[in-house]
Amino acid sequence: MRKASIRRTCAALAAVTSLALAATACGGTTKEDVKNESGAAASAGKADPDAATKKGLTIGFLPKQVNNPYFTTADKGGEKAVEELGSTYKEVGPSSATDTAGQVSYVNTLTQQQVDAMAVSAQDPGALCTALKQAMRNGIKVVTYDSDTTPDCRNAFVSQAGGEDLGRTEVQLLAEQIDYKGEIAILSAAQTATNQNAWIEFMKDELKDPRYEDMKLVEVAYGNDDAQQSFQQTQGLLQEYPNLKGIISPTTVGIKAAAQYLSGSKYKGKVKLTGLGTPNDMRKYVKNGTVEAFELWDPAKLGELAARTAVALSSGQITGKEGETFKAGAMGEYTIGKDGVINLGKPTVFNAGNIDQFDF
Ligand code: RAM
Repeated sequence: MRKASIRRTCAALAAVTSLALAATACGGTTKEDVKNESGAAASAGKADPDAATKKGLTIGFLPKQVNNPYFTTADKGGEKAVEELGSTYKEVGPSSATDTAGQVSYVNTLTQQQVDAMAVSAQDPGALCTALKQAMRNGIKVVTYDSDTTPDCRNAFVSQAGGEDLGRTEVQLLAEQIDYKGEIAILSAAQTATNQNAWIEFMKDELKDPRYEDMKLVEVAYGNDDAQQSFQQTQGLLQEYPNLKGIISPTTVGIKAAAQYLSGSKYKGKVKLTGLGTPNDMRKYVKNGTVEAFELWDPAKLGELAARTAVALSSGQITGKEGETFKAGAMGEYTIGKDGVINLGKPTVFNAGNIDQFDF
């Protein structure tokens, strides 16, 4: 029975991955806990909040993009927590935010290496699903952080802040700066990015409120979390819409590139810019009058919570079901919400008055 089940798992792995990977993952050493036929069932069972925290685990982090300072900070937070908990941390990931095939192969690599859990920021909500379900069938716990997949493809999602809060507050921040009047544009990351797309939907919904009737969203542009592309997209927006009054860029790479463009142009201080950025990237543009206010959460805390969630899942303290609670060290106690979502907390708004208190 168990053997047949493992064979089917291996056949499925061979079908979706390279034969070499299937052969390695299925050759001989199979994880003790390969029992279930479906990824969802892999997370079934009862949580034991008093179970001891397991040590000696291997936790893999797979960001949307390595070499993106945002993920460097987030994953460092994850690494610190994993090590504090007595386990081993590793990071793999693509260097481009639009390399979904690359992300899939990194999931397969982590599965092949038989990590105990992986924390993944998804470039695309669906593209990783087959590979992640395969990982869960192999007893690996899957946490998404920063950018989710669909809920059936992971055990839990560690969200940076409520998506609704983020989308609506970015529109409010810009509206205050342009006096609720004029054309605006959005400069996003990749067209498939789950997190940015969710926030943009809430921005559009917020704009339906009558208080924004004199504001018009003219375009959503995509800079793919690439500095050069984001810079060029900003330039293109300003050429195409000479009356543009403001830009919202809900990506740390996009907002920095847009600020860089605006600060060296005649639009500096005239075309307003807000969105999600890191204080260290944005400090000089706040000080030179290009940017008034923007927001973000602490990426290191997001990574830390993702790591602690991964270890709590691997230790059986939680399974990812709504209502379960767990202790995340000094961060306090967290409760799992609907669809396995765990919310980090509220974002911080940065401006000239407080930016120097932050260093990330
Ligand atoms: C970029 C990435 C990331 C997003 C931040 C705000 O670094 O797109 O997914 O959360 O911006």
